Amino acid sequence: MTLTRHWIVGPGALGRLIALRLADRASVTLVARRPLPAEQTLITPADGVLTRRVEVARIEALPAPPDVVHLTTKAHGAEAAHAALASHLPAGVPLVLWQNGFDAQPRLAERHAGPVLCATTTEGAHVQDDTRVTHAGHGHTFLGSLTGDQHALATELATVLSSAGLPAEAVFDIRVRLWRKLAVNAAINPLVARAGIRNGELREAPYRARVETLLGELAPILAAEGIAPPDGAGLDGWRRLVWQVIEATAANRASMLQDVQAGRPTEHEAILAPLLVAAERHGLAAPGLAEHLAALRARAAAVAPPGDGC
Ligand code: KPL
Repeated sequence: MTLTRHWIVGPGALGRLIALRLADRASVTLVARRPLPAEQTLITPADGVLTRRVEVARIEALPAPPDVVHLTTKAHGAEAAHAALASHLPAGVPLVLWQNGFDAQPRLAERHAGPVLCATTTEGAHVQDDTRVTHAGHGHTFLGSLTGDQHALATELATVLSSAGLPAEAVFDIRVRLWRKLAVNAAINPLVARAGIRNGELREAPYRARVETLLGELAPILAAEGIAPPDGAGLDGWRRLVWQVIEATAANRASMLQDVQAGRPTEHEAILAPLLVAAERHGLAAPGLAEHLAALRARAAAVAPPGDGC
């Protein structure tokens, strides 16, 4: 298979980062629910400026089918976006799910009529406005299917992304990698989003102890799910990973804080709910995680009418 025509569904920061990086080597269509300027600019990590014209299509007027569809919506918008798109796609078109957390991925992997890859990335990007996205820092992307097959497809896509300046790698254990990112996000994002602080402030009282409490809840849930930290084992391994990320992203406003500050829905369901479902399945207590989920659900109910998840 040759992956030359890419649809990018969900033109937020990540979607437009991928579109602009791919634009010189592939045919790229940004699929959006509202009109978006075709001329898009990426501010690169070295403060360079990369301006390209990309095709922008509305979901009601799509061009000829692509070789691959990248779904880059937020987690809570993924299923609705897929449902709107599915009838326009011939069977067999590969789908790449770029969502955080571990919520819609297994359902979409079942539902999509073609191969499905999941991606997890540490690329950092944020939206400036409808024409500009900042690529804040280089990262790394892992690609693979939840069942461990589709390795040739994941390898081909990793080559395409890497040659476009987004280093990527095909892996057999994407489920583990998605859960690891979810664990890091669960230890950091609800706390900083609710407190309105940058990641580095978690090192100070009273937040340090709150991170430790969450780590104490997360470690047994992850162990029961068979998810090991990348380096070391058990609570110590998770502690090392989470404090490393806090150190490395000390100056950042986490994605969930940015969502709260912009009045957007947060990804609390995709990040916290899978942990609480797993905790219940294994008979484990997780009162700190549950309190964050309840508070973020209450906020969501207050800021958006029910059912307006995207
Ligand atoms: O991924 C992140 C996010 O902002 O969502 C972390 C790791 C928390 C860095 O800020």
